[in-house]
Amino acid sequence: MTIEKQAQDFETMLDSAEKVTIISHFNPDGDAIGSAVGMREFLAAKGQDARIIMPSPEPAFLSFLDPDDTIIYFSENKELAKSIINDSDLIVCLDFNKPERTEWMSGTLISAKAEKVMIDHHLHPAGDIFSIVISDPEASSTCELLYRILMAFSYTEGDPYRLGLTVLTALAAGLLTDTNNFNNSVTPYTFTAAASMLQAGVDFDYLNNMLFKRFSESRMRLMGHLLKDSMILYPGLKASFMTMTMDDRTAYGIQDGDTEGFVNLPLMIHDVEISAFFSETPDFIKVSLRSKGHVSVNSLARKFFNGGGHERAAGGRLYIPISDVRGYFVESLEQFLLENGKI
Ligand SMILES: [Mn+2]
Repeated sequence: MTIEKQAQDFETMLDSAEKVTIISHFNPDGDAIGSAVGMREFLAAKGQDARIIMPSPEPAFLSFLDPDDTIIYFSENKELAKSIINDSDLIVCLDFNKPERTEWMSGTLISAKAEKVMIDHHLHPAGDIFSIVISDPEASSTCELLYRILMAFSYTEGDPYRLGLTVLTALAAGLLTDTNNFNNSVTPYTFTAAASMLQAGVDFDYLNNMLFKRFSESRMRLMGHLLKDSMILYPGLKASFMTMTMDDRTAYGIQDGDTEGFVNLPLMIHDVEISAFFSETPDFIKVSLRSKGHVSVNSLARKFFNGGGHERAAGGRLYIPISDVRGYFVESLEQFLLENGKI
């Protein structure tokens, strides 16, 4: 079934729903917040109320997308969040491919009596609890996919002006963050969508400043420190390895979200095709993997790092001491490249 046909089924479902809840994944990024706010504002413009519930708060630099501070965080307001989810008749799940990505919210989500719709661009959607799964791993972002879906609604009739500037701006923000400002995962449709958004009045200069040019001094200095003192290159594997310890966090006063994008930096080096960034947290090692060649970091993350994601951008977790991470990474990557005939 085409996405446009699925969009019509989704529109019918929305039209008959009275209590719509919109949710996204743990540690929401620009695509999660952008798609959730875009969905809510689309409904609001039609006179339909919807609530957004996130498992945990977004990093501060994304708060401008929810200026009235209306998103409810499960981590901070569990009882309210639970009662809203349980009371919903439709739950729209954005930017994640399985309930576990909502962490401590997944039990509530799975057992909720509401109909559930998944709209996502990650590989391997686990769709058993969903009435509709609109999945497109080719889409740059959930925001791009949601734009395509909304444009296929009979309400919109393919006219971006019908969506309004608030919706388009939220969707553009997610498209920009997931593509790292049109650097990765773009398709012709990404530019078609962006062109229509621009035409309809979205201020891309403003979004660029808000999303990419508001970092703290401490983040900049930590970046310098990690590149100088932590990054190790493995020319034989065409790989870069970098870690951030709890001591680094303390020394630089790092907040969650401050290290967003660090994993992309080593890919600017000639001959580095895989970049791995490991960040120590009190409970586990957070793994970020990126590729600019033909190595699927999604497969690598699934096999060795308890995670997954996209072919060129994936993440995961390790439950070993930070001092063991380097050895484990090199061994795993060597084995992976050998098995896949890359070395
Ligand atoms: Mn996304």
